Amino acid sequence: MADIRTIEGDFTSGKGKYVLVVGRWNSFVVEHLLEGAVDTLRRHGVDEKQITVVRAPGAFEIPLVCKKVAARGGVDAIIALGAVIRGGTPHFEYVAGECTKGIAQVSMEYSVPISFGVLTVDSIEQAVERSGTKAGNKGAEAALSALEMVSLLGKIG
Ligand code: INI
Repeated sequence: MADIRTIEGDFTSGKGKYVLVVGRWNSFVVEHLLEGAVDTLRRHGVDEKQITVVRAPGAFEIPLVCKKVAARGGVDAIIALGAVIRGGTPHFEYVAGECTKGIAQVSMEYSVPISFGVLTVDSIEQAVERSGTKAGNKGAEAALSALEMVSLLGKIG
């Protein structure tokens, strides 16, 4: 392994422009994801001036907002944050599926890394667990992925 050339991202540069696309639905959870993401970016040397927050109505709209942000340019990574909680709508599966699929499509189409920080959970309890209590903070995890991808894509060139 020592002789194999390996390219990998790190978390040290603090460079890049980050846009956080945040769904308004279930804001009591999503605001904690946002706090976790911003805190993680800040602790890895990203200045507030490098961060923009864009609010979307709900998870369903997140992919289109990501697409507009990506198309506009000047962004190194997008972090999508939201919470789809079963029981909120009979279309839970549809909303969750379209959000996931749409985000992946936009990322591939524009070659912009989009971190998936959208909770899709069965209950409010699960959402709370994953937004800064016993199961971590999905917003913070998404921010770490974004930092790593910005670094990695920069190294690949
Ligand atoms: N949007 C969410 O972000 N989370 C949900 O849990 C949710 N539920 O359950 O309905 C939700 N619905 C709204 C949807 O994303 C759209 O904003 C709405 O359908 C208008 O297009």
